[in-house]
Amino acid sequence: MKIPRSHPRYDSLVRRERLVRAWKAGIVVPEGLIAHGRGEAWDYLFGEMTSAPALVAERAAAAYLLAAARPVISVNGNVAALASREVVRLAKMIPARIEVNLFHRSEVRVRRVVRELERAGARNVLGLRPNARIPGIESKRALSHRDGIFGADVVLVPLEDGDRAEALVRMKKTVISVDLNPLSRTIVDELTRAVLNLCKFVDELKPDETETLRVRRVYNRNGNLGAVYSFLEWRLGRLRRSVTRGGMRSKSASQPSSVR
Ligand code: PTJ
Repeated sequence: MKIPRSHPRYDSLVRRERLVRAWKAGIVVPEGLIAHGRGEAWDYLFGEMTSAPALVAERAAAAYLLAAARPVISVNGNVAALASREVVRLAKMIPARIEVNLFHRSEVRVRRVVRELERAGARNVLGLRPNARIPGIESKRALSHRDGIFGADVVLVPLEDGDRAEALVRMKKTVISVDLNPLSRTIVDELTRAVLNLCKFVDELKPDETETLRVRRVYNRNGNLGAVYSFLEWRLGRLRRSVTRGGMRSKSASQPSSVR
């Protein structure tokens, strides 16, 4: 489907198209489309834009990735569909390894996701021949590489399920995840926006070790999450006022793009 650029929710519709195309190509599972819908609902409330606290968390994440000895980016079906090019760019900038790690794992799909990343310019993507298991995980998500997630000190896990994040934290790794669900205690932002911001901050911080160290020192995850909730409260208040002023007929008043 051709989406007109003038559409107020152009970016969101493009993301849907990418996911549907990737589902048809066997890269994304049907469950991935459902998961995206949950993310979209949150993004709608956030105004489909990166909040100031998310930017702070992304800058801190860039600092952690730059300071890592063995940084790894974990990629699943949705991430490959939405942000292969951006992930590859980020991996090259840090530099970090990329490992395909799927919840609904099949060898065929791992191969497809690896190929998608290679098409976007990645080399030596891990995931096809795992040689370790993350302790405490029953699902196939436990399968990992010693040179990749298993041996990493900092892991970026966009669209994370909580179980694996906890297991990785138990292994004493720094885990950075991105999820629009504010209950997830992560960087609360849309994945494609977050990866682009990470690229920007890595570029900015890379030449400045002192600032990178300072950013890591001052970052306070709980304080940041508190700020995310304050932002959401402000957004909801604003949406409520615009809906009650215009009445329920004024649908556009509740469109996030109209209050950007
Ligand atoms: O490719 P696989 O087999 O590894 O499976 C991928 C999915 C996404 C199906 C799997 O990881 C899964 O079931 O994920 P969950 O537990 O449903 O969590 C997905 C989370 O991602 C939800 O909390 C959504 O809010 C969030 N989400 C979805 N799309 C986006 C998002 N967050 C940020 N940006 C998005 N584009």
